[in-house]
Amino acid sequence: MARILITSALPYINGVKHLGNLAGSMLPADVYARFQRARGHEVLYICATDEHGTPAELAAAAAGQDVMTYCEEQHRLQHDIGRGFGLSWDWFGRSSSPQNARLTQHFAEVLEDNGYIEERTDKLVYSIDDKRFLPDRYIQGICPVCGFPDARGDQCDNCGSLLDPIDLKEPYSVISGSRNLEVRDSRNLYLVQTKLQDAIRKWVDAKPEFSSLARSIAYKHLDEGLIDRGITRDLSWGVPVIRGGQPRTGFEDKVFYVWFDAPIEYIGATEEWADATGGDWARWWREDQGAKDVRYVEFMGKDNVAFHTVSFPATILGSDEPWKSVDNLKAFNWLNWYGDKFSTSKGRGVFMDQALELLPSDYWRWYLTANSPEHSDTAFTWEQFQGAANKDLADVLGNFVNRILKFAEARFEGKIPAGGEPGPLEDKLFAQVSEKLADLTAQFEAIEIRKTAQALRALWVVGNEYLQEAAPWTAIKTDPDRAAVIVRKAINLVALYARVSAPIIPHAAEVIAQAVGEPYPPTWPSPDAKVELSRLEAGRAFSVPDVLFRKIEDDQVAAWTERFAGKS
Ligand code: B3M
Ligand code: ZN
Repeated sequence: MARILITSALPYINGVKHLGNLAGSMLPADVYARFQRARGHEVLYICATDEHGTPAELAAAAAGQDVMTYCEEQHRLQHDIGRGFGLSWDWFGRSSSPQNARLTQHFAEVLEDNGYIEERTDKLVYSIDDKRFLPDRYIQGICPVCGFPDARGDQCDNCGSLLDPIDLKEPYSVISGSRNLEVRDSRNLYLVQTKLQDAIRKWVDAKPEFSSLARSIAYKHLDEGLIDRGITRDLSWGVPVIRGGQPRTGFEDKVFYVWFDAPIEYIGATEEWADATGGDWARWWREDQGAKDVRYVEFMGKDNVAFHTVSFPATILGSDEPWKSVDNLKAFNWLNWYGDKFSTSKGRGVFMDQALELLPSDYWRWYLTANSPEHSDTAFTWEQFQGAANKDLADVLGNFVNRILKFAEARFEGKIPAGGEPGPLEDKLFAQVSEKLADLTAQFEAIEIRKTAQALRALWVVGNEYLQEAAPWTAIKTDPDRAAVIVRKAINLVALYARVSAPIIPHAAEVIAQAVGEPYPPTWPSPDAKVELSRLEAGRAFSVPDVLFRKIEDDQVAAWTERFAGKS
């Protein structure tokens, strides 16, 4: 039995996430966690809300709440919606937890002791009217390179130039629009990543399992040459800058930068889990306390890869402590909405809470797995979504389960029939199921997200083709024993489908398992279909579940297309 640690990128606290966030991190992580649990491995799936930074402060202010209350409410909301999607985190923590604060302060302390943190003075833009320093993205103005009027403090979207906010012409505060700005000195701690450049490159070199997307992004940053990164900010909401248990002189009004503390929350949330469950967090994270044999897999969007292959490793390596680091980093491209970005303000695209209002989570889980933005940016379209639901879920899986159980209930009094011996058609079925099952298992092990859905669908198709060819409804007229064999094998196939579909569509899988009296959550089947399709004994009672997947009608697609198109 292996021990597998899984984390998915921490969703920012402000606001319910859209389908793209789900598709590019939490959902594939959950599918993989469910699969590995079914395989009998010890799995710990950790996630949390990423609660610090200016967006949280501004969102709380906009909601008319203090930031603590706001984060408490948003965390609960995101937790509940995530559970509604069947996200089986072992713990969904909070980066504002005391555990994370202590760890963040510890890392900063040992990094400084090891010579990887320095105090430096920054020239930052201070907004007199907002009474705060403005992070780069909260300053806009005229691009000094191309004259674009709304260049952001860190980058001009028009010419792509990387900018320093103090170079913008006629700058203004994005928060209030005020131009009453001045440049002030600000003393900050810097993580001297340049000293760790070689160590980080060696670390990435030793990670052959990383997805090609993750490796290409990591090497791009390494080849460009790392920069030292400021890890403190002039904000009040965040991890206080404490050293040796005391506020650091000159940093009493500062906190650690959100991206310094956020990845540490993977460990922090594991401590939260341990404190809540009596678990042992160190056996997952400290190589000197049992974590050496843990296999750690991270899931995230491509925009988060740099922080996970440069800054977070810099923190871990610079600590010179035996922390577990990621073995496989699965990075995803972006899901967009008909080629456009999801947007709360423009009402464009479906967000996780809205999705659950429209349809049960399995519809979304299936579509977002089969159309995962795994190898390229991928556009959500209602037409594709309707097709995946109606064809794959309703016509292939749902129809097979319903058809055979209804027929068997009517002709064999709702019990799996005895009698008859398997023949050539069953031998063919065993061979096909064994082959498809082996492919499905391999795709899950390889974390090939799209291919897991393709392989699962192919396995569902085999059942339909078997029924079509064996035709128990014809056989029953002349050879009841023959019909009994077909029904017995087909109901065993129903049970197998429940087991292998559970990672992707757990709710439907549970309904199917209950209908045929199978345990849930399931274990993963052995590779031998002949054995697996003989497990359910003759005489076992079963029930016919309601229609598993109601089809999506054209008028629903029309209405939803209109509702979620977003303002231009
Ligand atoms: N909160 C997600 C994002 O960039 C960011 C991930 C943190 S993972 C430590 O949308
Ligand atoms: Zn420009």
